[in-house]
Amino acid sequence: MKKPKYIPLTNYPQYPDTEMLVRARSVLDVLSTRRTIRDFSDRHVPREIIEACIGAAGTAPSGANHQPWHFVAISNPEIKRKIRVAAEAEEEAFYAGKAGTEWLEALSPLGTDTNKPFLETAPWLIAVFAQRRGGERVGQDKKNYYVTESVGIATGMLITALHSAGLGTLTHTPAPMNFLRGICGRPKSEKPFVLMVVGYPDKDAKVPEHALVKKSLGDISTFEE
Ligand code: IYR
Repeated sequence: MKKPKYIPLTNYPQYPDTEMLVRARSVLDVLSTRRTIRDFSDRHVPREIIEACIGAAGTAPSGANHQPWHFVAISNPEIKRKIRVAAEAEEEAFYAGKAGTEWLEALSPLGTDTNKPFLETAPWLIAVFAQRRGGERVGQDKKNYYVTESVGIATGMLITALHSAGLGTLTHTPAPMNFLRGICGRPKSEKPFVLMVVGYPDKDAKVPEHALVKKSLGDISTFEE
């Protein structure tokens, strides 16, 4: 067993209550403008912006601080093409019936179908992988804990960073996504978690009205004071 070593917590940002409220509401305002985008422009996005957003995701809390994630950022057109071909093949089966009628009914207001041109149009795809084994340092082979929770939190932070930077995102989950492991050259011990599509919305981008229906604060929370 290792004995924990502690260091003082310094420089932790603190603000007066009034400023905290302004800051919290400004985050709410920023996040309220996030939309899932399916019509992407092919406009170039500099790699440094993607790097900073992945860096932000990597600050997420994780089980035993093992950081059980790996992000593969793809702008290479041939790799994007391979991903599109493989994803559309999965979607064919999904929409042809594998999904079942209840699922297809739930998706109908979104207008999604088997055609995924954005997988080639968008300048960046970020494949997020979850690591069943690892450790706090690369190359270790310890058991990881709360992997889904940890990678889910990191992905949320990635979306927040990309949106805050001014980029549009689509959380894409062709099921099953195992083809991503081969195309991205990742080991068997990693499970594809989600494929983020990243870029600027097309100038004529449309979003389904259905996506604007948001539950109120009263619907999503309960306060016991
Ligand atoms: N992966 C499919 C289906 C799909 C599933 C859910 I749940 C969505 O919220 C949206 C789509 C597709 O991308 O079309």
